[in-house]
Amino acid sequence: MVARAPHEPQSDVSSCDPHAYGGGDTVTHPRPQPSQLLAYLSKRAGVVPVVDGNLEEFQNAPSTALGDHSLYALWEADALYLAANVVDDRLDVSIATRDGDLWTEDSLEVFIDPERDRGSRMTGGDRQFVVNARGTQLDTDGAGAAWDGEWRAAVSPTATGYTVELGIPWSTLGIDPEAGASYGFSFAVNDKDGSAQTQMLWGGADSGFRVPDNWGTLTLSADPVAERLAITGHTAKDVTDSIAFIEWSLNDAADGFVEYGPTAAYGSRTPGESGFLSFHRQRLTNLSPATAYFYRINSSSEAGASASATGTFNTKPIN
Ligand SMILES: [Ca+2]
Ligand SMILES: [Ca+2]
Ligand SMILES: [Ca+2]
Repeated sequence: MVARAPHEPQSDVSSCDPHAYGGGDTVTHPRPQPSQLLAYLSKRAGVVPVVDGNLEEFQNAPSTALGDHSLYALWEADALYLAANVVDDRLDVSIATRDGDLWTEDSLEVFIDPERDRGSRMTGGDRQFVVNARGTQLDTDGAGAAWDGEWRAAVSPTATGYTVELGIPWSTLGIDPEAGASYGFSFAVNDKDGSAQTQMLWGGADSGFRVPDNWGTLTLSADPVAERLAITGHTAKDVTDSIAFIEWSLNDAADGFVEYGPTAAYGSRTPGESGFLSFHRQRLTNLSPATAYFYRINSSSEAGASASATGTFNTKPIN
């Protein structure tokens, strides 16, 4: 007997439906769950996201949670970019063949209903994209896995599980994107740990992964993602036997302070500034003469916080 996946529609399932086979023994549907996700324009970040499993581009992107997992979204004219940080303490994954039964392993699933016409089962334009923790891809439409879209996926292992990054061209979805538009959307995380399988679906629906009626929405925002705050240069200036000035520049207005001391543990810090500036010059006082000092700059703005690498300078001997 073939076990039916617990997230499969209970009727009217075509035999080529990739979720018709293989079953998990645990289904988790946490409530309440958010069911709306914004996608910011990626443009202001200056670069289109690189689909490499490194989620740096998504640092300031809108996100939504599914248990311990997080999903991030950005968009631009050509494609939708999604990224997930999946928490999984045991990676159990082996399938390397496209359109294999990836939902039986550690994997991420994304569902999109371009027309947002919902329904009790996937039809025509509805799409499912699955990536397992080794980067193998599965894609389906309402008829099953025979449909192959043009999309990219990359996976990287992390200390707590793995990251997934997806680039899905709008042309693959049949969507002409515009700010303010919303589409049916959901995602799921499958966790295999030995013989145990857990499946979590965003939106908290009680049944039916491939049921657009249960999905939430993805809305394209006109807002650009905030640029990551970057310290673009720093240096020690005007160093004497007892004082030094630390200067640094930023790509945006931010506050800032300097940690410093005779060891890499620093030990002292400047009081910081109340204003938001893109250039800073702060004075370090009561330094010892002829001593090597370590310093690190800390700045923060609405886009987040950044710290510099450790810098060094030597105070002068007393004349
Ligand atoms: Ca990336
Ligand atoms: Ca396919
Ligand atoms: Ca696992």
